[in-house]
Amino acid sequence: MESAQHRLQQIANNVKAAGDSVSDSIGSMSMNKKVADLQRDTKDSHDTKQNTTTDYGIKVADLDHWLKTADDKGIGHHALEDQIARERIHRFDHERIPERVVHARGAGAHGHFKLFESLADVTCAPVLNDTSRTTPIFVRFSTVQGSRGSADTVRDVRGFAVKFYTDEGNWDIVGNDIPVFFIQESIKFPDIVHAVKPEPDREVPQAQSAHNNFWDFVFMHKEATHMFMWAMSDRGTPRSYRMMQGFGVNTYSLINEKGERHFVKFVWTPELGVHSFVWDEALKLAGQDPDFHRKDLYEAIDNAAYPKWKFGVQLIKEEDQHKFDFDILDATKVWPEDLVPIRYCGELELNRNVDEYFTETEQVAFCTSHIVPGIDFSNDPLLQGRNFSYFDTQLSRLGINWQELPINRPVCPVLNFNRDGQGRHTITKGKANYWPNRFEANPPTNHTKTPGGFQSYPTTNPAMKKRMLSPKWADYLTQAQLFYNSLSKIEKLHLTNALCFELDHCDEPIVYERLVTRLTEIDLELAQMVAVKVGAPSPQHQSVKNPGHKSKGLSQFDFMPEKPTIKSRRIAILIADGYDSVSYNGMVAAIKAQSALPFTIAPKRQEVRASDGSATKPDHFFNGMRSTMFDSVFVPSGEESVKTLMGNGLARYYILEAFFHLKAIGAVGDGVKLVERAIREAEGYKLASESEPLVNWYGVVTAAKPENAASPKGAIEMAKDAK
Ligand code: HDE
Repeated sequence: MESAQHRLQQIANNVKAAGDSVSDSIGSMSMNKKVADLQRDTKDSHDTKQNTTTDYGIKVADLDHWLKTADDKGIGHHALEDQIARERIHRFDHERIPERVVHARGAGAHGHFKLFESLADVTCAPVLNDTSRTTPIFVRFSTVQGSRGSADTVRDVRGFAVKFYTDEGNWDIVGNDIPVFFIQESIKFPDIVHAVKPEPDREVPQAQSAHNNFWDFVFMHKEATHMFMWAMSDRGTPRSYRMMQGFGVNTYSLINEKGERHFVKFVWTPELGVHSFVWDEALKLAGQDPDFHRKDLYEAIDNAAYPKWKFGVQLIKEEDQHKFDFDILDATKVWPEDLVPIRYCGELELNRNVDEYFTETEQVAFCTSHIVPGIDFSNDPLLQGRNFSYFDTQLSRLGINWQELPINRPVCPVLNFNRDGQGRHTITKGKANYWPNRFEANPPTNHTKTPGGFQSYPTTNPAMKKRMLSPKWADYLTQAQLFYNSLSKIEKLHLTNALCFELDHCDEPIVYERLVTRLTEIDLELAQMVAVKVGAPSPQHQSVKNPGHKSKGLSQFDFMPEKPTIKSRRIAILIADGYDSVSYNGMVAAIKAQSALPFTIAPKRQEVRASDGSATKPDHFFNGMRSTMFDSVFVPSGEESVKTLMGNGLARYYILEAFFHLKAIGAVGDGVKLVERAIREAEGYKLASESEPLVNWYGVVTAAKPENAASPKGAIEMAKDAK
């Protein structure tokens, strides 16, 4: 017992140390320039001293009754006169704005960007060359297809849009978690979006690509092949927004002091590694907790487990533009890392949740055309089209003065002769509202000969006016093959299963049969496996040669964190009355010390008593939060507790489901028996040998003595196998 107490004291010390570092980081969580700027418009709506008022400021006496000409029972005609009631109803009637035509469902957070290596050799943009700067950031993650009320964990591409509030103006990288896109030309965007969205006759399915129209379009547009392989891979079902990469996708330019240009692609790589759900989890979560990703982001930031990404650039000198087998302006192609390495130079940290969803996450408006001096566009045809579309779409969502909304306004001075329009906020003083003017007011920099004005990089214009792309753009398969070849065995299997699921939802044979023929152009075995499952004729030949090339940076396994970590992971601890408080408390403390999140799950949410008489109030009961919501499950010791759990089908299923989802499972003392029983009894699950010791089971960590597991090291061991 003495040694157990000593160990608990150690753990308590660790927890305190972890707590101190958390408060340090909260302390340093900068009230950054943008967050400070937002305070101008932020009000506390929980002020108990301030009476409620109308929008025009008069105090309201009664919020329960509409003014009436009533009889003595209070029933009678409503008076139209009641300006207070009418204002409330008017305001309510107009609360909704159009949702985004794509990427309607999202979650956002504030943070900052810091450079650790200057890119002064390639850009004169201070945000990328001044390592002393901290730039405020707002990020919005999203799904693409579903409407605003759809689920987070659906199979889909994820948006990763970043707004940098730089001292030179706002810079937006409006990216995705997949580095390529379905189409090369923006003119096709309405078609791909119509095809993937719910079908027009019945408006189904919601938030899914598993339907005839999508796969029909994808077959008819061979250039979509590479992207659909990515979308069907595990990248389509991320575990968390915090565990996915982000890619600018389009090719931009960086311009340095000497006026030289490099083509550039932007990439974000998460500190926690790139992790995904298995499909069964994603499916279940879409029903069990449609807000899973949104809550996950909020929860991590709230617990000071701030998500971080490394920021990198891939650079190609202007004179090397045509040295590649693919066109570097083609957004259906990656720049393979083996050919163009990533130069990591900065870090993004998200450290502040929004105060209000609508005014921040919904009203934030990104534009690919928002760039700052030192950064420029390229002739990437998709980018050129996007540059028109984003500004335009904000007009129908937010109105012409959307850039004045608090979340969108820059932190540097904004002054110009743009005027009026609906919802204008700024009051601009002065006589002249045009340039040139007799006061020389508000001049452009070329007039004052001051530096810092945006200069477009001068290029010679290709002469011919024609609707065309060069033949180099017509190789649609090489990189689709490269991607598939580079995946690990398990990733290939997941991709195959995803295709089977999707095509099984297509009921027109022409759709799934033709798609299988497309797969024969990538990998015959893949095509054959899919054909069997979806009921298409089995193909016999690889129709286009696959030379077997691979590249690094395509498989998720290339992004495992350098040091395994359980930071911010959710760990379920299963108990019932009679649990052992030493192994329970020890593990709770150990988990917290590693900045992970323990959740106590029991047959009831009322207080549960330990064998020594102490007690705890569980966070949830079994059905309230299923195993799908956790990264790992732990069962402490306790004879009575384990006996109860053994007899509880939900408890056994909890463990079994976690096991089948390849989650780390830990148990100590009596708890080991429960894990063993739950897994061994699984019908149809064959272990190599029925008597194989538990310790050899994938992801299962046990200790016969409760004390052995109750240490921070034990907690890491438990979860390092977690996906
Ligand atoms: Fe978008 N896209 N997109 N897109 N996109 C929009 O803009 C568009 C494309 C992306 O969190 C819309 O503000 C066209 C590629 C993200 O607010 C719209 C084309 C990539 C977001 C629009 C593309 C993206 C959007 C809808 C083809 C990855 C959400 C609402 C030329 C690099 C941003 C809005 C947020 C949103 C148009 C292709 C990513 C309609 C025309 C490629 C992350 O303007």
